[in-house]
Amino acid sequence: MARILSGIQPTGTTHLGNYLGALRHWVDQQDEFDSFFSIVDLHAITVHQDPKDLREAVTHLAAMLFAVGIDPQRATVFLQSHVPGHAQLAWIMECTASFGELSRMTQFKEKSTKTEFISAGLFNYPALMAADILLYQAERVPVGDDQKQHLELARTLATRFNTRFGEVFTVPEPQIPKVGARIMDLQVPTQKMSKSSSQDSGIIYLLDPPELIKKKISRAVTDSANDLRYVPDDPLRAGLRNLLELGSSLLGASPEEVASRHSSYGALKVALSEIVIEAVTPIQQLYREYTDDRGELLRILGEGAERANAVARATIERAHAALGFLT
Ligand code: ATP
Ligand code: LTN
Repeated sequence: MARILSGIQPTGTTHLGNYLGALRHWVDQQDEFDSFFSIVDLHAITVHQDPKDLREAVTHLAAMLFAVGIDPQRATVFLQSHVPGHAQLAWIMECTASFGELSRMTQFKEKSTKTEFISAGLFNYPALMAADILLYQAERVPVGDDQKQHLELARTLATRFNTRFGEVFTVPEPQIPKVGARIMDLQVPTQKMSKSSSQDSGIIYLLDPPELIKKKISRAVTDSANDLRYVPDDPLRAGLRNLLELGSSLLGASPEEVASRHSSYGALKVALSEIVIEAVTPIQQLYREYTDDRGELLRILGEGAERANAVARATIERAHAALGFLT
């Protein structure tokens, strides 16, 4: 079975962008691939995290991954900090990447303007992400569109290492969904919906109650044209485009078809609220069951870490030997 790996940061609360851009696809693929899914807590501390909030966010995310349908029997789910190989290989990747390459990463450029203390870890973030992937020899990496540049760097680093030191790493392929790869903020539809930078009114959290979902969607920014058509290239119509793409992603119909089913922006918003609520309600029920039993969550994560460690250790040994470290 081919292997896939992906990661998600335990920062804030999981939202519809995470679900449609990534998590839903992880669930769909767990039978087809040998799947590794990591809660990337090492990535989270590239910006300051209150330890209590981090603990909460990790528990939330673990329960959420199982609630959306990831099955720990079929997929390996683990915390990045439970597998020492991530930090070990990250250093090697930092020595494989150039300062120029890391300086060109758009996520670094954006995030470094938003924080006063720019940690060296924030700069090195993509090298750790490359390590996450290469450690498991993953062939595919299912992510949202925002991670394309990081994936490209991971491919470059794998190839560079292999060329310099011999074939150690599988060069990974990004897997980016055709629809739903970039869900935008409901209030600022030119920006992606993001747990660390959007205002609450611009995000639909998977745990939002139905009334709040209705309110957020009914207040979503559109335009004054009242012309219900899918116009992907007009930034002035980015709000409508986002709503149509949300509907398209949830219904499996094209955005044009979603547009043709409704006669006004208002009607579209009402229908959209209903399908979002229908999608999140079962997730919310399962989420409550998982959070009620934290001991079980920890047990499952411990098993995941054991499986992940076995694969990671083998790669670290090969990489160390190739580099000339005495083994
Ligand atoms: P942050 O804002 O803190 O960077 P995030 O909300 O972007 O967080 P991540 O943990 O970085 O979430 O991402 C988890 C997965 O969700 C990634 O595969 C990412 O590509 C995807 N993703 C995040 N935001 C969106 C979005 N708005 N639309 C589609 N996919 C998204
Ligand atoms: N950088 C990613 C999260 C992430 C990841 C990974 C995704 C960390 N390591 C490895 C795929 C593979 C993000 O911000 N969404």
